[in-house]
Amino acid sequence: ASQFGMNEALEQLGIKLVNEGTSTGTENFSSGEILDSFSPVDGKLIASVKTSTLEDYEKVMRAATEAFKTFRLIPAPQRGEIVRQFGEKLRQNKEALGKLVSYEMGKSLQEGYGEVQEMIDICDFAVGLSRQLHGLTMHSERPGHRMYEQYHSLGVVGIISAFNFPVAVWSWNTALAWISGDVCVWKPSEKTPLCGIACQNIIAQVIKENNLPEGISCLINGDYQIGELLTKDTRIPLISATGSTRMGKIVAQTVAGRLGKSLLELGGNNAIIVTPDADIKMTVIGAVFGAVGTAGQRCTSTRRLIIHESIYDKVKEALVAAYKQLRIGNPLDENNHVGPLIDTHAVEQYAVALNRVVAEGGKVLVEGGVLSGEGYESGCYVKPAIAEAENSFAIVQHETFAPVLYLIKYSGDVDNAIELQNGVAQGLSSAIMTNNLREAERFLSVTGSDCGIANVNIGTSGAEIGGAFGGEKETGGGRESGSDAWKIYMRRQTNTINYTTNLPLAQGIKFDL
Ligand code: UN1
Repeated sequence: ASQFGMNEALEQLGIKLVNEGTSTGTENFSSGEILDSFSPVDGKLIASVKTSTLEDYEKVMRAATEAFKTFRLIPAPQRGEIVRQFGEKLRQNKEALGKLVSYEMGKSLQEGYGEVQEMIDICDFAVGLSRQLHGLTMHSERPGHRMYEQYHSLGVVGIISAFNFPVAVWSWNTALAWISGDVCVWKPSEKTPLCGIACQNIIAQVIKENNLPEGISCLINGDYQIGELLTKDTRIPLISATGSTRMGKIVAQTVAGRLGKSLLELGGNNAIIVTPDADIKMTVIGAVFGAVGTAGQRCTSTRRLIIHESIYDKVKEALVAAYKQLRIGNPLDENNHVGPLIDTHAVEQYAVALNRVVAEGGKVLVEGGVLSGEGYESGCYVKPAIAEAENSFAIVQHETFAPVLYLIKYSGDVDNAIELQNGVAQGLSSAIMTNNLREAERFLSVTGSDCGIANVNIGTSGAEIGGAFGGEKETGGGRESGSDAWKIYMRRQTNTINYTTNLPLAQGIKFDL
């Protein structure tokens, strides 16, 4: 990694050999066990992080709840100015942070930069939004009364994020939470703790330079047990959690048990429908990037291609030819398309999926396999695979976080394809490739895709930050990032003001004393 300037990047980001994993902003400490971060790129130890103990956590929560009391008093546009400065710092650190994301998580350098770009974009979005936290005004049914609604800061927001977008998902939450006047406590994935340290070091500069209260951006590190402290904590009105459906169900039940709010971004099982009117060239680009980009480890990765029988062979051949061009290797080397999976456990899951699809009657079209030898020492590099399958196979119904693409044939009308597309438990992203207006509109209609994201003539992954991001069914129902996703970070209040000398009751009720 040193030939890619990784040492300089780590130094710029303030990553030490051993890092304090707990932070209240500029104050860093930690007394828990050591968590080592190994790179899936070369299997080497990058650096270590001291995890948070219960006492560390309590210190964080004290700082956060104290900070909220004053942070909420800063006018929203001034909080926007803080986020603007954070965006500036991200621009200055884009290269270094992008490299760290690529090295610690394993995604291609281009995608690492792309992830930091998403952070910059959400900051810009949030700055503008900081002057637009609008409520509505309504007409009261009573004379001399005014009615309106306003949005107030909510409190401490707990953020639990996953390894696959180790920095962007945090920023989608924090940027909106901060302009809303909330303070954040972040638990990054234990697979990418250094990305968390790096982000915290960047925001710490802004906190220091602006003399902001300690506690508006807090960091904790550890396994699911430290996450559980967040989900159970009645001082935290909102938990935003990204990860598996299994994790989400536990988080949802725990948070609902104390009637807290949760924003869940869970698994996807995303499909592209390819109709007889599809542009095959565009289909191949969208499908290949969707399936092998981030080594198939995006929630929005393309898992299934639902192809009309009349063009099935043509699409299949084009895909197989495209897969032959893929270069697998060190993601820091910009010549490679596909980097490693996050760890050897993910490699096992990948192998299980390929065995299962065959056991269930599927046929492998592009052979998978784990790569070994020079450059593949970490044991995390796998070959992107394609298998022909049925939508009903248990393995096809399951989200495997790896580059395995299932081809499914449909016949007849586009409705048959939509039924297959919707015929899974998850509901995150979906796409249709067609130049037929009727097909496209039916796919987007109420009887069309049941997902939170539905695209025409682009793939399933790579959503822009300006839209609300999230999905239905087992994906958890949460929406973050653009549009009006900010509303979950605030509490809504309806206000009715009487400026007369009478007190008429609503609904015309008479109550004369
Ligand atoms: C995720 O995989 O958790 O739409 C987020 C995309 C990215 C975000 C993915 N903008 O693929």
